[in-house]
Amino acid sequence: MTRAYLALGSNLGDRLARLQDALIALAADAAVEVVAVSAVYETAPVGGPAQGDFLNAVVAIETDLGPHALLELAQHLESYAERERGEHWGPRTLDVDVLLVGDMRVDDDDLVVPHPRMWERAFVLAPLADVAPALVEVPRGGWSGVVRTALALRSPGRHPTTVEDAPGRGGDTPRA
Ligand code: GSY
Repeated sequence: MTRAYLALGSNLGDRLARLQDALIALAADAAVEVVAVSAVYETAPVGGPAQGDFLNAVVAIETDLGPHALLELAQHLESYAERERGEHWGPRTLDVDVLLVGDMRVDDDDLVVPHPRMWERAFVLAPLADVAPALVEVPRGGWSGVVRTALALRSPGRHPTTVEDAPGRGGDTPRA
């Protein structure tokens, strides 16, 4: 089994419901074990046209699926959310990005893993720091354009909703 990280984002319609639906679908997938879910962050849009703020979260999973199978799963989740691929970098009901798949590297026409822009995106790094603190150095001044919300995704199953909820944080905290 490999630890992988998926980034979820929504800035159209019922944003929290779209993230929640994606989490439920992931947890129901027999090929995936959801290990941890970050807090939900409200984030200023990066790139693209003027558009509304996003809700973003990161999910840590254990899986035997490879990077391309995870991309297929991500695209399936997006179509389930009725995402229409409209304006490039425009508003979307759900965006699911494959961030990391163990230490695997992929660089082809369909997929680049690790995600090529993840290390420069606060809207990815803030939630990633929740579920993989060893991977992310949190800036002293916090994350610009990123606000941790009181919203939370409900975790179907036994795993902790956020790393803070995990028993013995610091001991049982999920690691990359
Ligand atoms: O790449 C994911 C979609 N996306 C986002 C996002 O999820 N959050 C924020 N804040 N800005 C974004 N720009 C794009 S494109």
